[in-house]
Amino acid sequence: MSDQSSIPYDAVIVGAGFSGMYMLYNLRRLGLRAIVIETADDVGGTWYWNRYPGARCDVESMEYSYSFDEDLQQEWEWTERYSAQPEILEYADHVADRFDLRRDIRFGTRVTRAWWDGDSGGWVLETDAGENFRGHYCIMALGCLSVPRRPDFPGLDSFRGPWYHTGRWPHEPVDFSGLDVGIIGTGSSAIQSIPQIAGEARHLTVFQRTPNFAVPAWNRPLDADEVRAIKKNYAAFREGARWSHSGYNCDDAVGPGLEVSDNLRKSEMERRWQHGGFTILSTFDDVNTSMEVNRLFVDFAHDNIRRRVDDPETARLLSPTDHPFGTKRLCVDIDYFETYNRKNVTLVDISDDPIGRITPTGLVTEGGRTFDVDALVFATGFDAMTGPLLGIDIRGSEDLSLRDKWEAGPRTYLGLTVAGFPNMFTITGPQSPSVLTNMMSAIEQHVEWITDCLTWMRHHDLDRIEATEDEEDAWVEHTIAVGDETLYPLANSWYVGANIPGKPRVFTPYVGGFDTYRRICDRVAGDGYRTFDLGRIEPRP
Ligand code: FAD
Ligand code: N01
Repeated sequence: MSDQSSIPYDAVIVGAGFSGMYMLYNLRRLGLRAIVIETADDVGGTWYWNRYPGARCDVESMEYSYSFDEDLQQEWEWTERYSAQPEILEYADHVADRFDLRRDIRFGTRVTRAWWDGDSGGWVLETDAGENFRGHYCIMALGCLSVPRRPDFPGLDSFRGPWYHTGRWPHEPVDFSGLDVGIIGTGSSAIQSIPQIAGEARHLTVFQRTPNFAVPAWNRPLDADEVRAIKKNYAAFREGARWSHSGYNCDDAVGPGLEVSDNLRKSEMERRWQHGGFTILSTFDDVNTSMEVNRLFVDFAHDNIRRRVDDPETARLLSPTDHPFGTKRLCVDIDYFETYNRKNVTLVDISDDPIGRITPTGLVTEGGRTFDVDALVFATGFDAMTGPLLGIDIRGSEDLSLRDKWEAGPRTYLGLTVAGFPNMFTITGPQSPSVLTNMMSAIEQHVEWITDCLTWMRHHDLDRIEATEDEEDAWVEHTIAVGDETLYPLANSWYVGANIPGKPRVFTPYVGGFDTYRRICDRVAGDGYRTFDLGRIEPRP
């Protein structure tokens, strides 16, 4: 066991996904000594862990990539409109090599505790190996979806076959051929993996508690001409994403849904559906605020399911009725609904008869229905947004515990800082736009804001920054108020923590728009960070 506490890093970053990698790159450019601590054995974060069959991005690859380096974006070649996980991981690997990032990353190491040490004016981070890392700043780049959630069904230990969680998929190939497989969940991970597993397994049983809306991806190889056109003006294209509502380029709304003509309404919905992906969400200004307008999309999606699924009862079960369209993360599918037309796929509705326990040969519902399977897949999601931060015992000034402070829900200023936790930053933290955007845009914006802030502090001979309680209270109130203007809080989604028993129900991402949010952050910086408590750490006599 070594003690790194005598090495005073300027910053300790936790997490080596796209956030931590870019943060390290930037801090090095400032000439700061930084180290990254990462649980995984390599870079990539989400794309290191989520190796399940069918995993790919749902934001187009030309946008779901770093924009900070012109040579990188010109030279890297994406092969598909929505890249698959191996290609995205290859990209992360390339970035790490290209900028020689690995030499400052400690892999295979989990941070378990972090505390503000007032005496030395810095953070101490303790790892599962018992090492301490000391840094003047602590930058949490933990990701929003990095803590997989597996329900505590009794009996799992007795199951004789293999089981997997989509968010912790093995590195070795998993072969389902000839097996009867059961999958629990019908969120994005399941919707991507079900068609793939169905194509391989002897039989696939899908256990569905709640159906989800999915729009077609219409994935395809990227056309050389369209790539050339984007790359010719990549800077302008990226600028479009930077100042957009959701962090990616998409067509503007054509107006309020009930004020446009019937013809335009229908044709625009159809056009966007045929385009694929998230552009459907911005068809009208009020898709997410007017129940009446939203209902048009619910009906549209139900019609689509009925067209794609042969059996009317299966189509009905697959049609969401419990939440407005787009208020849970919209899934982007490839052949998902058609998969239920296969003879080797069965949909089991467990909405009124939940899974009771796992047995040696499968599972049994509370109502006594038994299902035998050879292998089980948990596509049951994550303890999102707050889970990764609360997974570490973080203590600020006066030994204030983050877990205690957030007992009733997260409290942050701008989703970047927390009052009582000086010199700590949270990349894509709770109450920032994060998961409602193209996260590459959100990550770059946060990393660049933190970099600018540290540069400014250095120029002003300051080395301590902390959110004030007043600004934090106002930001929390604002994020909740903006959320309440939308239909989002109506859904039992992971956005409100509904998927984790006992988690306080709080709509956590900032839904006011990525462009609006960027303006707010820029204004705070432009005003000399006056809304923060700034100072110098006085050495103890
Ligand atoms: P992550 O990639 O989650 O990386 C965080 C890292 O921190 C992880 O490697 C983790 O091991 C490490 N870590 C966490 N806690 C600790 C600790 N205590 N100690 C040490 N290390 C720790 N977003 C989009 O915008 N578009 C998409 O298409 C998209 N697709 C997705 C598909 C899947 C399957 C999932 C799960 C998410 C997807 N997302 C997508 C969201 C995705 O998480 C982000 O786009 C992005 O990859 C997040 O990068 P990050 O570095 O912030 O976090
Ligand atoms: O997780 P989820 P995910 N018994 O929480 C069910 C990103 N992502 O991993 O809805 C039975 O969405 C649960 O049912 P219910 C994206 O942001 C992106 O799929 O709670 N079922 C639900 O069906 C996404 O939103 C992509 O009733 C149980 C499912 O498990 C986020 O990650 C791909 C259960 C969980 O769905 C999370 O997606 C993958 C229980 N006890 C992920 N507990 C792209 O496409 C849970 N469920 C880019």
